[in-house]
Amino acid sequence: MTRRWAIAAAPAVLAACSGPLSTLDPGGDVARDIARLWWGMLAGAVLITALVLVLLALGFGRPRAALHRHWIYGLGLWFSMAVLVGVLGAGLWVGERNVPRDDGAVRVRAHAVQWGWRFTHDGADGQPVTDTRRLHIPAGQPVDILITSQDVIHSFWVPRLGGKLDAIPGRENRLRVQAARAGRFDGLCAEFCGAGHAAMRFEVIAHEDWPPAAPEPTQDSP
Ligand SMILES: [Cu+2]
Repeated sequence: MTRRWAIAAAPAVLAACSGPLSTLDPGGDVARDIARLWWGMLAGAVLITALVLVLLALGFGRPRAALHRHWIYGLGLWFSMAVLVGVLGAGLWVGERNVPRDDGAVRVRAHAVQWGWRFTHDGADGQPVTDTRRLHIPAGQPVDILITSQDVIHSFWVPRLGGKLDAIPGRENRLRVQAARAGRFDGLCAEFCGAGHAAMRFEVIAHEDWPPAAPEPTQDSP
């Protein structure tokens, strides 16, 4: 009966991992690294929690065994430390791997303001092209987003393409994202910035051909 319930619940549980704003449904290499790190952290947390529960059960059931040194040092200390060091190492590796570098990656600008965005990329003629609702990026290659703000602190986030980074007035932060293939992705402001915060949603359009010949006009946005 338990097995039947588990099988019946599986689609619902797995479906929760997908969606336009899910970090667990990556649309490119950077987001995939972050998703794997998340699963690794979840596995580590589950292992440590299980260990604590086992030690708790031993402590209540057989006090002598729970007090034995090899349980306390071997599992209680070294096991937990190994898991935490592993997760920390993986976090550093993922962060270092996806940090923006001066490697010729395409750069586009994201300018936040209460309450909206202004995105700028270089057009086919080399002139800057600005769009207030859509961020245009090339598909299949890393892209660095140069993020800043005009007024208060906002935060740029496209969960399916990469990490999250604050937009700070007077400062230009750089975030690397990547879309594996052409398509449309959802983004949002991830830092509460006032009454219109919830409306600071935007689209990311990943293009096969870059620069895009004719970006769609802003007024077509939903
Ligand atoms: Cu906001």
